[in-house]
Amino acid sequence: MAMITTVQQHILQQQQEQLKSSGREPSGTFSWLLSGITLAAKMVEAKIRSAGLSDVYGAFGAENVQGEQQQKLDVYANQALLHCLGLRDSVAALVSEEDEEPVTFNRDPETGKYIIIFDPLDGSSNIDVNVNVGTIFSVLRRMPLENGTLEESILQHGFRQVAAGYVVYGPSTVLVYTTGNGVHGFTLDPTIGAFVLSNERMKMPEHGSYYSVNEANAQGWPTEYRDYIEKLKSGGLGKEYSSRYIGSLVADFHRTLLKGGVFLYPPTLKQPKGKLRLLYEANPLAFIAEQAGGMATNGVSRVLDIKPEGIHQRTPFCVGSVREMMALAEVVGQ
Ligand code: P6P
Repeated sequence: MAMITTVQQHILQQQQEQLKSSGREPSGTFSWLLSGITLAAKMVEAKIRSAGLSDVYGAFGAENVQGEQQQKLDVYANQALLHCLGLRDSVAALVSEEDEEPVTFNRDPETGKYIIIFDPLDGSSNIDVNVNVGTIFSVLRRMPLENGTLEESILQHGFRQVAAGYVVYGPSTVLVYTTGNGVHGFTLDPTIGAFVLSNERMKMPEHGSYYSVNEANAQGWPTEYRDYIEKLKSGGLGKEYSSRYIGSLVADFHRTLLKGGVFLYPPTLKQPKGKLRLLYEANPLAFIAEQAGGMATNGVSRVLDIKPEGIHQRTPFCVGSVREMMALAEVVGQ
């Protein structure tokens, strides 16, 4: 029987490696925390697979804090994550795209050490047309009380993340995560109900051949972005490009991680601060991109260096291979 490595085993192996020199053993808190995320992901995956067969389709009728029509699966995914993670006593707070305010647990700071920030089902409007959707998560460590309140801990810079990851629900269900020691991919094996290691130490190509942006917004971009896309189209980077835009961030990001190139959501007339969210879209994906050898900016500065001011704050988001991102820096934000 082929030996498999699950997410939990992989996390523990990584921690053992990191702790070897200190002679200490991993506490298992972190892998226990991540098992809450993988359990919720399996619950969401099962629901999505049956979405076409039950009345789960269609709007839930309610509106979420974004003023968007909530799909039933959004609600389900949010509840699944809140439930599975809320049971972990190492969680101090949960922040969700679906909830106006964080859910906090008044646990002793010694046990309630982690803050988990997530977009439970990103791209959910694509579900009704059977397009890939995803879950994105970001993990911060709570600062010691003397250094700041729990609210201040939630608004730490992205470079303070201790882990980040996403699940993309597509032809297969893939979980990708980093704890700052490389990027690793796992594929859900439905026959055993486990995410098994399928792609260790993922590296983003240094130069890709795809650009990914919603060109319908081009008239509303700052002109440098139009100049940049024209440069890619005209072979200015020494390569021919294809355009790929799925309109589901996790799917567009996953392709960029595997194939390279660049994904952009620039400022637009309608969204002058960008559309995507800093805490639970840009930060986790930026952490993963950098760990895989890529780059992520808001067009001007590194995403992970942005100081968050609010949990639903939006940002322009540009992420991809070094070659494309260096070329972007030459034209945008100068
Ligand atoms: P647009 C999906 O609604 C989402 O939040 C992301 O998943 C996706 O990248 C983006 O919006 C697509 O936005 O304006 O191009 O349709």
